[in-house]
Amino acid sequence: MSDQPNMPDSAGDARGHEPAPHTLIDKLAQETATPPESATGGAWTRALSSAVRDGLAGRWIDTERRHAQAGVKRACYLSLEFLPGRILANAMLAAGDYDAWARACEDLGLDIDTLAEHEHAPALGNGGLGRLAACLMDSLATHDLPAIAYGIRYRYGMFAQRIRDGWQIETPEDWAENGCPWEFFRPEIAYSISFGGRIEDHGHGPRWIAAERVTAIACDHPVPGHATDTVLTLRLWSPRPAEPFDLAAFNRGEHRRALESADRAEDIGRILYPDDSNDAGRELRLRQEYFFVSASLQDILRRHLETADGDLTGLADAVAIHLNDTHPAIAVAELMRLLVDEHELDWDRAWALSTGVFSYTNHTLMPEALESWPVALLGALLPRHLEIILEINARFLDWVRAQQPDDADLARRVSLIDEAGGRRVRMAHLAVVASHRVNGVSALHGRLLAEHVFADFARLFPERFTYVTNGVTPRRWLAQANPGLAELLDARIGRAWRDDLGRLADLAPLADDAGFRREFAAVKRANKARLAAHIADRTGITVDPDSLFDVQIKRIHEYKRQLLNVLGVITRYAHMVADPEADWVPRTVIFAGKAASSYDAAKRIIKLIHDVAAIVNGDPRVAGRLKVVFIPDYGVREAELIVPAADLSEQISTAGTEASGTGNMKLAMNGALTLGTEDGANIEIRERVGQDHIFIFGHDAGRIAALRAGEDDPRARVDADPELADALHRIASGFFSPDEPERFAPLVEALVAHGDHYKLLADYRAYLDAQDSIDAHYRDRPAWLASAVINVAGMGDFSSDRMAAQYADEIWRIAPVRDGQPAEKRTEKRTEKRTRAAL
Ligand code: 26Q
Repeated sequence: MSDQPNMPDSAGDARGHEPAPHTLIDKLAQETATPPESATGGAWTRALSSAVRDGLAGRWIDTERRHAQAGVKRACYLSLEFLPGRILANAMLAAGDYDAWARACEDLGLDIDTLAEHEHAPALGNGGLGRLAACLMDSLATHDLPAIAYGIRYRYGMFAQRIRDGWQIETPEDWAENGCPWEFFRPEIAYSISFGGRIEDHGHGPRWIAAERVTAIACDHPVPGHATDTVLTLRLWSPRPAEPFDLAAFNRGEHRRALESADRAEDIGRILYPDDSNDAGRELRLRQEYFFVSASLQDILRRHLETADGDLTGLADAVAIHLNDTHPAIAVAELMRLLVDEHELDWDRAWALSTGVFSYTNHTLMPEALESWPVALLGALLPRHLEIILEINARFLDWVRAQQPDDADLARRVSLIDEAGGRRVRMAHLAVVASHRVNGVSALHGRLLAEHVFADFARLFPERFTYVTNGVTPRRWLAQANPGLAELLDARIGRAWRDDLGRLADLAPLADDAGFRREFAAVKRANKARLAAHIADRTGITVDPDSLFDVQIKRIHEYKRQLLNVLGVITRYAHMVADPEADWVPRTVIFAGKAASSYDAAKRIIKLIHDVAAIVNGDPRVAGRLKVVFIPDYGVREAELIVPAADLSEQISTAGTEASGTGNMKLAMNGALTLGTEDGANIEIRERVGQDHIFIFGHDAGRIAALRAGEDDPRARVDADPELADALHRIASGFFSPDEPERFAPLVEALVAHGDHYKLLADYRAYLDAQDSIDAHYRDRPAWLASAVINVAGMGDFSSDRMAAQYADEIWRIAPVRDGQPAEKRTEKRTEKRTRAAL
């Protein structure tokens, strides 16, 4: 029996997968051909995974059948990134049989948590965008919303980060090295994907004569909903060469050449690109994008045609296709190609269907991060798609000129082709023109998209622009990552918060309850001790679990301003050395994050963190009251350890650069107070937790824009602030890098000599002042703990359940399916209805 109320009883089913020692022993034999007496931990993990997976299979098949029979509209989420994290524990928690499996393991003398540690998580994403896709899928499954996600099965995902001598070293992450028990290759679901060649037209319409073909094979991962029978599918495409190798060439003795085209095909699924890929990788990136988009659309159309008797007219009522950023935007041209060239629809009908199905989420405000492809490259790789894009553009620009005859420059600005400095296809414009909804990921981001990045489009199509603030799944980020806090919540407010996070509000009155605060503090203390042990293990650095854990964990990027944090650390260090006897609040400043491999400044920041740590941590005058640590190889797993242990969450991006952030939500939900700028979702977090329980500092997005427009003088700021001058001088002069004094000169020059694009110097003093207020607040233990509780209580709105419901209602128009019938449309409890009107 399940221990947990409201959970389906998947234990003891007739399929023989019940959580019992004999099931594990049977599985061990079947999966690993090992007897229990000689099995290693890894073998037991495979046995357990396989048993849990078997328990999912029936529900997975039933879900697909239910959705097909109900004939309901389904959302198809196209994303080049997914970061599901470890799957085993989540799958057991979802089925409600975690405790039963734990007992079965215990009976065999095994610890279930140790077994779970053996699992390699699929690291198929860079950061927030990929993790958001995973949180969204968890929520869609949990709330029985009919959806499927599509992506690429990268052989090597996000690189593993090693630190050598303070520098980041990237090594391939072989996540499926020992086989992944959660994936099911389905060779019968395969599509042919074409590249290159030419277009011929002999009077019957254009024909694409491709030069190269690759096969896409489906590889499915289950996404189990929590406390429901729904199991959704994450379908990742794996490339296979059309021919394994060129046998004739091989027989001629040309062994390498015989494998060339197979290698080219396999390259498509080899690695995940980091967000600033170099030129050599760009063509391959476009091949990846087209490969997965074409396979996904062929799959979507096949399924639709099967259920709709070959009739495409109802497509937009049957599927919603979502573009997770512009990475899949070539889908617009591919769908038009499939509809017009392959299914012989006329252009206008095909276009109406396309705008009916597509919607697009943007995840970045930075112009340099908006994808565009050289016309020549796109034309060489996808000649028919280029023709289609040019046709879409011609029709669109005719319409634009008719709409706004007085704005002669408008067509140039909104064109799908950027004609300046080498012609390029603007993928974001393609996505906007074809989508009936374009959304940002926070209120601020939605507004900035409509007012700046896509201002012309927002005037042409005001009804398209909206926003859905991001959210995170409370199942992974509270229940799984922080079992201590979850238990405390269960005891005080009941278990319902797991799928109705608004219930956290019931916690607010307990902020004033000294007994509750003590229990809350004990949970946090235990989480900090657990993290301290992990830090000692990974870095050799000893940290004090009673110090304030100040964390900044995210990709390393100049806009996220890890360097501002470092400047603050250096100034604090200088103060401590000048006045060692003062009553300093002990602090542990924790960094974690990966730098894109070709991003020199970001890698230098990692090295600087290590060099500063070496000096500060070793200075006897500091006496352990300030420690700096960099936890290597940040990913979902590390986050699950760090987030529950944090006291302070640094969200200090330059205002107007971070689209939303989701780490800010995970941390606040686990009782960390935010130190943040008026950026992304920080603003909405402040609205929910209240001014007094968050530390917001610095210039807002409007002021930053004004500073950038010319009224900022970085040198004058340095001259006016001796502490800032001192911190910069120490970095630039080699105080932290005596072996190579010039090492960090480029970082300082970017600030002082090259305009300080991310305005660190402009926000430095406000940042230090905010840090001082934090020290003062932390000294008042009851007040700090009350703030932490109020943070947890205020996070109800930041569940990905709310986000999923908004996508379902406002963008995709899909409804939940339970027991074969579409359920009544859920009336979501929303504190605030966010609609286009709010923009
Ligand atoms: C672009 C061109 C070529 C190659 C790669 C890319 C590329 C890859 C990944 C561009 C961007 C990304 C990732 C972006 C990302 O993770 N954005 C984050 O999305 C989160 C979810 O919405 C937000 O919370 C973060 O604010 C945003 O930075």
